[in-house]
Amino acid sequence: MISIIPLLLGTLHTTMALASSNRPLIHFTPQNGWMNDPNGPWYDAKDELYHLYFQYTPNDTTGQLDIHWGHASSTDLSKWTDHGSVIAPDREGEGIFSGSVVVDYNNTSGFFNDSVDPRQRAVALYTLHSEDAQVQELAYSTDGGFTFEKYENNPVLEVNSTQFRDPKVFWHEPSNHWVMVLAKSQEYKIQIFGSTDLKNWVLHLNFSAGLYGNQYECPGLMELPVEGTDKKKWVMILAINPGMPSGGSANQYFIGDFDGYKFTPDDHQTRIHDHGKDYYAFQTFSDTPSEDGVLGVAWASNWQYARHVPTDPWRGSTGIVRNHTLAKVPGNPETDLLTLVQTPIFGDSIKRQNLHKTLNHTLSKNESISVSGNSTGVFDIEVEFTLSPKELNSRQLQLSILSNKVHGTQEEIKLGYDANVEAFFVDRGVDNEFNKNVFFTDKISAIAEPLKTDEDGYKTYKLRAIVDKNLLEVFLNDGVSTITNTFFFSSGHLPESVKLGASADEIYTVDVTVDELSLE
Ligand code: KTE
Repeated sequence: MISIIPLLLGTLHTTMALASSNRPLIHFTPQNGWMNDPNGPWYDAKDELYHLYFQYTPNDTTGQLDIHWGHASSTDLSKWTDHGSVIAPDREGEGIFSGSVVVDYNNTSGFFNDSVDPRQRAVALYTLHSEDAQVQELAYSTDGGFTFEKYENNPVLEVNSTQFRDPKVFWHEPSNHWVMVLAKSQEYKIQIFGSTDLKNWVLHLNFSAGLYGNQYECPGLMELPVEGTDKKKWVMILAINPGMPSGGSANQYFIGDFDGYKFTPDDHQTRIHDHGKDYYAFQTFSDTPSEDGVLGVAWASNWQYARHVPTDPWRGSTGIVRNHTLAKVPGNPETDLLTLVQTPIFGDSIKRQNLHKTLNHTLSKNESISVSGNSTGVFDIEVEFTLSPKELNSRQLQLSILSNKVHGTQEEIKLGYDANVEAFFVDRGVDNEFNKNVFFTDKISAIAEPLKTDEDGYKTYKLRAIVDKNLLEVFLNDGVSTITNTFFFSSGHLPESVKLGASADEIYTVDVTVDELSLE
């Protein structure tokens, strides 16, 4: 008789061990507790350290208790050290809500003396939330962002409102002053203020546009280069939650000009920042080296179900840090549109092992390109495919991300392109308890025109999928469109292999690269 106890314990042990290993590896997650919005990402040029703060409740995984600013640091934006809470509420019922950090090189705030290197003069601006009001406060650091002192004369900005939050502040050189954009959330206004000392603020503009949803949140303004030109344009990012047509929380953006006081959009077009369900409360990094480009990071979740996702002892992660530019790309064969282009950043601590490379291979219906990993559960998959103009009733290219087998069961998520629908798709549906959540919509699509079309009508596209345990980030045509989603296999199941196949003969010719990623 086989003793079942060790077997059960063995199974239990294996399952428990694997369960904690569905924690993303190359994205930040708090060791314990809950996170939502990224706050105040900035670069310390003296110690060459990136800092990320975030909405954080250390003692619960649902974000219901009084919220702090958590803190993490990294030398390369991929491997993070969790430093725990860095700004905490002083009183019960208060929350240190979202905000930003600036480097006050010239000590305009008067907080610093010469003992603090100008590159480390970090000033945090955040919303102090209570049930009576949301007001804007300052805190400053004299140790390079590891501890903060709250300004003794807080708040610095209040307008007798309970819905006034999320200050994103930056220095605007041409007008030689600080700019703050923040949300008058339930009046659907992004307000732009100006200041010379981070303490006294003057209102310059109310901006309202795009999809309203239930409320505005987490605005941002960033100046981006236009690829192929020496021009730059300003981009207003705006989050709404709930009420995005895709369900729950998501970001939109507008392109225009900014003179330090007024943002003027070029057109009436509302542009969707990411077409997935899990990319919210985006913020750019302050004071990064110009050669880094314009870096930004978002929270990879959605308020519709963030508090219920099956991870433990943490909930919440960031999306991959991305660089941002603008480019004119076809909206359709007749009209090009200026569009945000997003490029994933992989730090030096990421070890990349090439598992497979296929070049110029024409797929037939019954074959598939299958690649097994070593179960780190982290892949970077690139498929460049050329679609023949053959008209058939089924012309689908499908990439499957398959889990290891646990007790004979294997789970998978799928993504790909359907030439008859002319759209990319992601299907993150898995048959388990959490996936029954009605808001965890599992089928998502996005469009992108071909990267190129030849004289015979052969069309070429690119699809990149970054898989990190329970995160799938898709970049179409080198990032002109992105689809970011969490996914949740059953406990013990981790992404382990990749399979690429076509639904008909000789429709797709592919170049395929599959790398497995790990951290040094
Ligand atoms: C969810 O959307 C609701 O209950 C909150 O208003 C969330 O708001 C607080 O999170 C945001 C920011 O506006 C707040 O500063 C922060 C956006 O944690 O996620």
